[in-house]
Amino acid sequence: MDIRKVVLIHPGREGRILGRATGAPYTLMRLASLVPDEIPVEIWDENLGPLDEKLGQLGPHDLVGITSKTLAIESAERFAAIAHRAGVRAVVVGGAHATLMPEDVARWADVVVTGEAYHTWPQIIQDFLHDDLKPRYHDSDWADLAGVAPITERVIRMVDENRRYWTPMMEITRGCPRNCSFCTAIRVSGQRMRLRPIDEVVDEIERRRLRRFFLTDDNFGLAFRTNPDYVESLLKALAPLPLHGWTAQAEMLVSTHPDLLRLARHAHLDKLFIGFESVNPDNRRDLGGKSKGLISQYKKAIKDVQACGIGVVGLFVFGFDHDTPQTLIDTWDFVRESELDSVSMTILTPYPGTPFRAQLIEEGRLMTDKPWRYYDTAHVTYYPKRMTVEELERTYDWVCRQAYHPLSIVRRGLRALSRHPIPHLPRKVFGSFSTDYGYRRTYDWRQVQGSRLLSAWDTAE
Ligand code: B12
Ligand code: SF4
Repeated sequence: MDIRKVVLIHPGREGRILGRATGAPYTLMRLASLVPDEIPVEIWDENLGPLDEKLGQLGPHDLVGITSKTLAIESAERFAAIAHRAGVRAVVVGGAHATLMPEDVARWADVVVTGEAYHTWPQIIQDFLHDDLKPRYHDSDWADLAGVAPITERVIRMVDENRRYWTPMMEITRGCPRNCSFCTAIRVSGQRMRLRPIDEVVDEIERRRLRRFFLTDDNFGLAFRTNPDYVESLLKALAPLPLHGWTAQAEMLVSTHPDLLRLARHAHLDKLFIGFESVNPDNRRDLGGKSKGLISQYKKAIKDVQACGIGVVGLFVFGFDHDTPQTLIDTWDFVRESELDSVSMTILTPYPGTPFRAQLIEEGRLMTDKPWRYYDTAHVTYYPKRMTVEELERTYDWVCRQAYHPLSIVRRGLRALSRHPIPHLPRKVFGSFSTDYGYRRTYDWRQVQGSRLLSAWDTAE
């Protein structure tokens, strides 16, 4: 079959802030780069504007790909329906939700893609051209990241991320050997940590003219222990680049590598997002071995990382089986006393494919009537063990109101800013406040637009 164009869709939710969308659609940039040069390709991001009208103009010679997080899967389904009405015959859906719940997506998508798709996506394009599309494609091996889907010049020009987005994304490692009971990332990216060649990382940063980025790696900090030589060479290669700052996810043990942390500071690393997850030691079995719910250890880790000039964003999850409302109050006490630069507070969410979800189903504690759009980590979607749903919701609202009060944000932002030498301050302002501001927006979304939008959805059903 002739192909007119490939359209890759990112269902949105946050929209724009001051004219720009928040995170650039990195997943789709990598996939668009695998489309052969002679085939036109476009990336449509709903965060930049509504897509319904454009979708209505597609036809049978267009190949449509949609990426799917669980919370956005209903938007993806709606887009697929509009595209089908317009005559599209090939709506391909991949990503976390499609990988974890292919049968859920197969109800309405023409093609469901599970796994990383570095091998299958090029095959799908060829099969479309030969009128031979299959309903399922599964990428079974974890690709060696060398030479995989380098971002092409046409994609860089098309996305224009430095002008249209606040935060470009970047991938350096993939996979995490831990096994947290609630984590979907390892079910999508595997438990073997894979590393991109350093020259490819540098080349991509230079060609995309990145000044700041958020690392998509699930546990970059663990590489400090497992692959110290790689990390050292990487950081030395990043140091001379004209970066304004970058951020990465890590676990606590990163704090035991001061030499690498100091190198990271020279390499422009601003902040590490550290998954402390819980201040309740009784939950440690669920935390995959990376943290044990011990406040004294957390305090030391924060101090040791900050001593190397790097900020710490503390990530906390509420609603584990040993949690009570007091756990949330204790968490706020800890956050207040700690010197954290930013803080993320989320509600445990039983994503498909996780042992946590399986346990809830077995115990009859999953709310089976909750639509996927509530899986945003700010809503309760199961029955907690040691508190009621209302208690969890009410205490969560309380703790978020404390943590994301403008004064709390300003206090933490100024603390983060003070970590930098005076000449660097202008380019550090954005990063010092943006993380907390982003989390506040997620929480606000639950409170204001969220409840309005969710109830609009509910009425529409
Ligand atoms: C970067 C990231 C973000 C960025 C998003 C930036 C952006 N613009 O997309 C930020 C920080 C904003 C973010 C936010 C959230 N995220 Co997030 N995020 C990630 C992370 C760490 C990396 C994703 C990534 O870019 N990887 C690199 C790219 C190249 O790979 P990829 O996305 O996996 O895509 C590959 C395949 O999945 C497949 N594929 C994907 N889409 C498609 C589409 C087609 C057509 C095809 C063929 C193939 C295909 O091919 C790709 C290439 O290999 C993943 C963890 C992970 N390892 O997957 C979590 C992850 C996707 N996020 C998750 C969650 C829960 C969230 C939040 C709800 C968390 C929160 N409390 O705020 C929010 C939701 C925000 C929103 N409105 O969508 C979950 C999703 C779980 C689920 N079942 O949906 C994940 C899996 C992490 C986890 N907790 O386990 N996230
Ligand atoms: S450490 Fe993070 S990425 Fe690794 S299994 Fe746990 S939650 Fe998932």
